[in-house]
Amino acid sequence: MAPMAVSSSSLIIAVFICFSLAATSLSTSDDDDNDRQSYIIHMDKSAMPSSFPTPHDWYSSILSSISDHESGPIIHLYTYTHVMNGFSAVLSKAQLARLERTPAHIATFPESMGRRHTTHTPDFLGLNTRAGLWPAAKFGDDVIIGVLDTGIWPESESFGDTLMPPVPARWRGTCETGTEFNSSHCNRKLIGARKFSRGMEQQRIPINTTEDFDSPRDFLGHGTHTSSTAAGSRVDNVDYFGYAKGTASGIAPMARLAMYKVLFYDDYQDVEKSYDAAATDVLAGMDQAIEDGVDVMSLSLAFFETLPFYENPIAVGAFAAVKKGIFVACSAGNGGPHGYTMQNGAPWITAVGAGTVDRDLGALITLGENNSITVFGHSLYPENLFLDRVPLYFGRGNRSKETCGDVDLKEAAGKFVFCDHDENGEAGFGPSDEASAVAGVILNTNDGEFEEHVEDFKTPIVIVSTKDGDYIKSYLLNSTKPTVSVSFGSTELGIKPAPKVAYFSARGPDVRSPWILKPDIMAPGYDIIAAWAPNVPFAPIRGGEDYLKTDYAIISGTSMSCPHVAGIAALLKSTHRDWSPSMIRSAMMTTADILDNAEGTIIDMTTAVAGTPLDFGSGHVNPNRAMDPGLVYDVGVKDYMNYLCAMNYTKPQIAVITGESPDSISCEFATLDLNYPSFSVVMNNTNTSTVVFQRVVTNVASGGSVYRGDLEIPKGMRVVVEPATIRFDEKYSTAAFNVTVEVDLSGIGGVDYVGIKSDYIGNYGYLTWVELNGTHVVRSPIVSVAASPKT
Ligand SMILES: *[C@@H]1O[C@H](CO)[C@@H](O)[C@H](O)[C@H]1NC(C)=O
Ligand SMILES: *[C@@H]1O[C@H](CO)[C@@H](O)[C@H](O)[C@H]1NC(C)=O
Ligand SMILES: *[C@@H]1O[C@H](CO)[C@@H](O)[C@H](O)[C@H]1NC(C)=O
Ligand SMILES: *[C@@H]1O[C@H](CO)[C@@H](O)[C@H](O)[C@H]1NC(C)=O
Ligand SMILES: *[C@@H]1O[C@H](CO)[C@@H](O)[C@H](O)[C@H]1NC(C)=O
Ligand SMILES: *[C@@H]1O[C@H](CO)[C@@H](O)[C@H](O)[C@H]1NC(C)=O
Ligand SMILES: *[C@@H]1O[C@H](CO)[C@@H](O)[C@H](O)[C@H]1NC(C)=O
Ligand SMILES: *[C@@H]1O[C@H](CO)[C@@H](O)[C@H](O)[C@H]1NC(C)=O
Ligand SMILES: *[C@@H]1O[C@H](CO)[C@@H](O)[C@H](O)[C@H]1NC(C)=O
Ligand SMILES: CC(=O)N[C@H]1CO[C@H](CO)[C@@H](O)[C@@H]1O
Repeated sequence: MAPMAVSSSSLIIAVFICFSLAATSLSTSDDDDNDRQSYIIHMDKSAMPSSFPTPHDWYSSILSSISDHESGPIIHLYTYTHVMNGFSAVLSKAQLARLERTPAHIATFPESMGRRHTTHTPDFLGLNTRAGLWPAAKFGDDVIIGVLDTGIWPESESFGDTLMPPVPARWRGTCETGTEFNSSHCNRKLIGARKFSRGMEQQRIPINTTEDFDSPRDFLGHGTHTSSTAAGSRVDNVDYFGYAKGTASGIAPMARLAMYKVLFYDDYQDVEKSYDAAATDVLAGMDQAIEDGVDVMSLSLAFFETLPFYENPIAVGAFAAVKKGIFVACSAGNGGPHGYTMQNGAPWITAVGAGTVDRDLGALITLGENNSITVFGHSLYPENLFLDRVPLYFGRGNRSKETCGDVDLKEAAGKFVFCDHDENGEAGFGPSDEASAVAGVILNTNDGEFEEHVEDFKTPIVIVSTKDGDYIKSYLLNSTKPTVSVSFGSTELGIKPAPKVAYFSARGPDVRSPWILKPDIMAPGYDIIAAWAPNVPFAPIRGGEDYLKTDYAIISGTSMSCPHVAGIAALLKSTHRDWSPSMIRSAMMTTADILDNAEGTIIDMTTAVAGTPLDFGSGHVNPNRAMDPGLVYDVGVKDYMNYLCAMNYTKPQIAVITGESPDSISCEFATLDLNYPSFSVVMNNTNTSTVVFQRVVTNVASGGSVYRGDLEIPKGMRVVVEPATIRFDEKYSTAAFNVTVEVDLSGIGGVDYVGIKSDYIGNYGYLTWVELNGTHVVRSPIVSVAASPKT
């Protein structure tokens, strides 16, 4: 575990809202007889006639050659230079058919849509101003993080630039002018801000409604939160209505930020069909970020999980970024706790799951007049409220269980109500006004099963664990006149065990690509405080018509964990300029913690039992150890291509992802075995499988070293590592080894179900390279997993 030094004066700010962009392909025009729609067109750039000075001129010329009078004007949305070779445009079916007859045409994809997936965390991660990664990296000095999100609130103190040196000369980005935004909003911290909305505007979404700004300004708070989590400046005395008081700091407080706004407001009433982002815009934002010169990209959003990699704009854009040495962190998604819910699972992306931190926010409950016993419950009720000895109400007839929905609100008026969750683990009453006559609610929950969002309730509500709830119940049953005192706005630190896997965190494997274990890593993503857009009505409060606004908000999501890893990548990049994106990822993965702060395996919040690598990946990120991993597993662009070949993607499909010409692609070395720091054996309706993994590790520590391969292997798995000892003469020398994994589940009952809710069929263990004459420990999970969920 990282040292869990905890001091209340250095709370951290980091937010990742779990807005997973679940994209859906739009069917053509359901609203009128016009068959025009937005398309992404991939072209073979090697076929461009030399008479055209740029690809943009070539595409424009092709577009004018296919235009006609009947179909109306062609709208050329974007030309893409880095993320892919091609462009996006609004075309009719007839125009598209003509375009597809152009010999250089490779592929067409219709527009697809996505959704977005939320301080004390630097401390919890063991970042310290005097030793370790922070001072070594000069807090992220000279690294530029591009964030693709809902925009940014530039006036937030978290984007102050007092301590920042001049903007790096290599920066090519700019600050765009628009509604309530102009270049003077950028400074030495926020060095770029743009928005990409042409694709959204072709859908039903008008930008610059009363809800959104036609500019890089944040309409929601999400982008302000993720940006300040990754690289916000230090701000003292931050809190959220009394909760989580402390100093807010991004993970890389000296790194620069550039905002690429690609997420927009959608007021479409049908939640299932509403979305926040268009593929054409996300591609344009990533294209521009590469052009501008970012070093790290952070995307807390996703497209529909079943899109193949070649049709997924984030996977396509990230490939181009990684090719240029840019590290790309993405949220794993908030579709947990079931297995096979991973999003953003392409092997070149670093996919981040979410965990809790060692901090509880809520209310202190004291029972009875003189009862010295206090109980801490979870709450974010935005009022520094102290209720002194209020009558405590518990049900009418059945004194063993009373769901909140059964409470007689007339009888309970003015009292604090104690009630149980219902069978579905729900509160049983709405988050809104229904319970406004009561003084407050103590909700007895079934621990992890309870997924109600405490921040949605207008009534002062405290959620207690089953153990504490049972204690309160026994007090209630003993007393004739039970009373309770409740103090909101309380923060407790040093909570054990922590971290736990957050219930919503999406779980592996990735259904499109189960040969690579996903998620890669876990980072803080539960109850994270970070900067917010202060114009957004946010916190519900009793009696108020409106919601309270705030400069700093507490939210949860893999959206919040992703920018933590982006910030750590910035720190590592600052310390190791020569590391590739996959070396940075390897350093984080092989040094991650699999034990919590109580020295047990990290548990899953949903089940309260030990999680597995399919829940937390390689473990919880430990930045100080990642700085000095000893060995790294590097993966090159060609390796990813060989992987795509082995997935049986066609050459045009591989060309779409890699930006290569289809003719130049060779699948001679196709393999599903990437030089990855984890091992996944896919069981496809079999009890037995044997896989030989070939790996090469690079010594990134100074001088020579010797390592021994240690194995922790479960029943039903046999593993041989060859050679079992590897030697390095000097820094950057490499060593090859083979890992043979033989899985036979028949001896243990055919299938062994591991993981939450028995979704996973399989098993897991670890290979750890232990340095014999030094201190480095390089751990990799080995999992066997069913190719598809249990049916
Ligand atoms: C840009 O915005 C700032 C702050 O709102 C304002 O003071 C300034 O006049 C604006 N500049 C331009 C060129 O509009
Ligand atoms: C609580 O303590 C006060 C002062 O010690 C005492 O007067 C009172 O009777 C106690 N109440 C109960 C219910 O024990
Ligand atoms: C009271 O609730 C418990 C738990 O739901 C249930 O087992 C019991 O049968 C109920 N008793 C009555 C009298 O309704
Ligand atoms: C309630 O009474 C039972 C039985 O006397 C006792 O074991 C329990 O500790 C009491 N609970 C509280 C909260 O005082
Ligand atoms: C790819 O095709 C080959 C040959 O048909 C087949 O053996 C292999 O299982 C396929 N791979 C995947 C990942 O579907
Ligand atoms: C560890 O052993 C290797 C190989 O024998 C040697 O080159 C290296 O200097 C040793 N390192 C330390 C720290 O002793
Ligand atoms: C790993 O296995 C391959 C294929 O059998 C073999 O060619 C290679 O020499 C082995 N590598 C090591 C380090 O044993
Ligand atoms: C796997 O093993 C179990 C128990 O030995 C057996 O019942 C089952 O039929 C086997 N399944 C397959 C696909 O071989
Ligand atoms: C599993 O096997 C089925 C049937 O042969 C095949 O269609 C599917 O692609 C396989 N899945 C994987 C992940 O190899
Ligand atoms: C909410 C919003 O951004 N409204 C703007 C829409 O555009 C007009 C004209 O540019 C502005 O005046 C509004 O402020």
